[in-house]
Amino acid sequence: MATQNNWGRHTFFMCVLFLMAAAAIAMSAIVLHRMLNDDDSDDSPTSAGTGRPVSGAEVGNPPTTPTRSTPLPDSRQGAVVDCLPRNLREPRQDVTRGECERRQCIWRIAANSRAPKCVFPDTVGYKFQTGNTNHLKISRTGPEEVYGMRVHPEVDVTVEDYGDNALRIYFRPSKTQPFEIPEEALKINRPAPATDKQYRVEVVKTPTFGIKVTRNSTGSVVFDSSLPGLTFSDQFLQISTRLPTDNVYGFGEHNHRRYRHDMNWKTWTIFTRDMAPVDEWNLYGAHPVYMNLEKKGKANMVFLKNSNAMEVTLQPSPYPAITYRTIGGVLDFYVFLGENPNHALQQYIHAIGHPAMPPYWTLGFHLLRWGYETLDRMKIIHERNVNAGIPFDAQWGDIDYMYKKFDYTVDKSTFKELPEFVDQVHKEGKKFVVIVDCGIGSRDDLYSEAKNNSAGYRMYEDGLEMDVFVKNSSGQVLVGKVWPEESVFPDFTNIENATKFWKKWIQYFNDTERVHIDGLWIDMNEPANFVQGSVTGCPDNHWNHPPFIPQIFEGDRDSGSLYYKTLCMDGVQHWGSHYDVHSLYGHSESIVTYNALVELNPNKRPFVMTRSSFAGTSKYAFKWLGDNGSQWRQLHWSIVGMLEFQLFGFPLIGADICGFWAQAQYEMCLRWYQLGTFYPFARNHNIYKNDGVEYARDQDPTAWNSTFTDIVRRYIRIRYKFLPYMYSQFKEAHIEATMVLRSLMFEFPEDENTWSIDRQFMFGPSLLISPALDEGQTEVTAYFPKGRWFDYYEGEETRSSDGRFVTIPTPLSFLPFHARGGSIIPYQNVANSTQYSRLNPMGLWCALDESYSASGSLYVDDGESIDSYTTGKYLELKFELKEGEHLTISVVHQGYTPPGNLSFTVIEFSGLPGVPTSLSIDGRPIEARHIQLKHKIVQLVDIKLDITKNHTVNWMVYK
Ligand code: MIG
Repeated sequence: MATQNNWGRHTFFMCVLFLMAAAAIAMSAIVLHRMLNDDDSDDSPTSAGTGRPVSGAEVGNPPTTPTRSTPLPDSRQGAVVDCLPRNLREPRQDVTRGECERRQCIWRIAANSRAPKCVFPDTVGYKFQTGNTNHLKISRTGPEEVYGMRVHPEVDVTVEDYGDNALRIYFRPSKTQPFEIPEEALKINRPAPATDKQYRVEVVKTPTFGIKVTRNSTGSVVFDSSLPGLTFSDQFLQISTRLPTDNVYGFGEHNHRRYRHDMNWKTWTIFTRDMAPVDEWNLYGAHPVYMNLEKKGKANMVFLKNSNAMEVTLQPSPYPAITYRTIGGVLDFYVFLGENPNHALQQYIHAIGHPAMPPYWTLGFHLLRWGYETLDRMKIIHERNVNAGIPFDAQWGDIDYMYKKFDYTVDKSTFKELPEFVDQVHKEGKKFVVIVDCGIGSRDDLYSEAKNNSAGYRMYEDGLEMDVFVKNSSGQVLVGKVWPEESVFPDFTNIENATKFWKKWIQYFNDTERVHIDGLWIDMNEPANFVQGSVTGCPDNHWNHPPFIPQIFEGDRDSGSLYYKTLCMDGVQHWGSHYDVHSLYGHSESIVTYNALVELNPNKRPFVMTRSSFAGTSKYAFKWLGDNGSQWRQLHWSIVGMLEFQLFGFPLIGADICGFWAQAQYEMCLRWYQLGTFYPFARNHNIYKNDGVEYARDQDPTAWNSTFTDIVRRYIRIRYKFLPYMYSQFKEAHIEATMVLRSLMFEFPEDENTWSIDRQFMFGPSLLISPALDEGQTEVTAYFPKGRWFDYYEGEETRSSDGRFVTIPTPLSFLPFHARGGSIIPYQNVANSTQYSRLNPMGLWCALDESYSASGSLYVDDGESIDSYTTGKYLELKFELKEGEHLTISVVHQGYTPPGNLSFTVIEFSGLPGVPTSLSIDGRPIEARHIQLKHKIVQLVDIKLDITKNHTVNWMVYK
């Protein structure tokens, strides 16, 4: 048994050793440093703060060339853990040797200026006490106190198999009851018990305790927590883990400037916050999960199920590692070992819950801006887009439709005829979505006005009667300030109660305000507050001013506050104190909004779009990337953000096209519409005013001249054309937990060139998009992984025998994209909304691979029922092309007959070995006039193949 004395003696001895080691390390570091004459500054390709990525062109490389960080001289003998991390609670202090040694840590001189100078000695943490690999007890070997709090002397560790490829590693102090995320918020689904486990677990005992997980097939150590500094106290928990490689993706929500992380001692904070994605701070959602790409294309994902404010610090090669510091809860890790990135993702998504299937219309284009101000203005913009022949599926209304921003009211002076307009929108075959905020207006005078404006409106009293609002720690309803001035906040974690309340007012909006909406957009649910904590501030206690504050945005304001621009941390909610459940606010609102909509329309797929999210929110709601800026660099960042949200399980994601803040410019906006062609969620939206002075210009498709409109229309039409393919990808994401938007790394994990590519992406497995993202860009240098690629416009082939960069001209009206050889992509003729386009003739684009084969699928359902797939009410087709001469179309599931007698009227081929002759369809020869050549694309035209039937198409080619 360890005793304090024992530890003390140890420490003395270890300290001597460490000082000697440190001196040696320092010496060699200095020598190395001089030799290489290197500079210690940030070697990341993006600079913090301003963050404009240094484009490849500037450093003489093609823009898509992977950014390999220059290794800095590294004095580490292994991964290290910072003993003096920045604590926002304390005034910024210099990290000094004295302070370091006072904490019994090791002072070292690191060649890399971003590396910590004061690190934990190897043995500080916990040591193994009793038990086996599944259940064990560990006991403290470090100081008794951290930041003035007691460090728990004993911790229980449980390691559980989650099937063959996953496990849970769970740490919980033995004698306390820390907060845990309730199952109602997030229930982790367990796979079938292991029968052929792909990994082994070891308990590391020296020099400090850790759990080590090794992948059997490759020997890669995918998780290893045997690093010093393991700490459990009530409000400070720290753990570090070694990584098998430095290919790390994910953690959110942030505005990462690159998809593959900069590992050079970057710290990212996770705590939901109303914050525009322009800097590197914590944003709207909380997603403590990453993907790590190992060798041989294998990948793992690690999820830390913890909702408290936390930060993660990444540590570079040659000893890549992660340090987590969270200020509450337990350490509950789920490790998923994948044979490839997709396999790892599937397990994570299965654990947290599969994403909801979006209604078909949500894949159309969406029109919105904040600041229409009046219904007349909304109508003008709406109609000019209708008249310009812009396909779009939904008109949205921002907070200006509300009476003084009171939820579920319509301003009877400025938006009086909104109900009639919404009905008209429906007649056009389009939908209408409105915003609701979580702050419910409670200021007497304004509330009375709202009641005058809207007969029968009594949301605030109703909420009081139902006891639905978040309370402060003295038991009164917590009052903050948001759009309707003084406001109160429903406690959505009280799911049942809040659902009743929410449902009642959605119903009121429908029945009494007579607005027949198709979806709800829930905003400000981090939750955002315009005052600090509450109108009366927050009491000074350990929730509002915890001893350690991670590097959250403005966490150092007001002498250390987490409640800056949100609720007091000691606020009382059903799932726990706001301190623990803050980052679950948007998640709980999503659950409640989803439930309320299902109760009101039991058979309809709810459409909920949320700004704040947590792991698992995508079962209930979709997501957009928030208040981006109308700046060129945001085009690139939006790709990074969308790719990350695929990892978090949110396939339906997009950024505001042309940017939210500030003034959009012509060229940028055009490029953005092109990029938006392949956003999973494509909405044009922008801010009310620019800096409160100048009115931000419109940026809808008709906002500039007719050339602009023509180009935008062309790309929105391309989007509409491919919607059957896109929708099929969403079904795959919903059922198989794949990604809709894919990084090249995800599709080609064994090709090292793809690992850091984030200026190109794939939509599903078959379309490669290589957009122009910079001002004045006249060409794109695109990477083509091994295979055959066919340009959309002319069918021009790019053959890549081993991956290559190709320069493509990008005139302003041009978005390069290619089909991957081996794909069969279904499409449909365009109409001005999906209600009509879905009735149109369809086509297939077959892009052949090296062996002249291709395959694909099509999923069709009614686009709106809640459980089309599980109830079997869908039609599914598989397409198979073989040997360059035979195409079969097979109905693999026939549970739905789409309206419109749909048929394939065109089949296109790219990459046939020669010109086809002797064509026959379903055994009947067809005349040569049906064969056409459009550029390099062979087309079968004027045919009619009922999509609900099997078909065979055969031909011969002279090779
Ligand atoms: O404080 O409703 O992200 O899309 O237009 C800003 C007004 C509140 C933030 C959302 C944005 C929306 C805006 N909202």
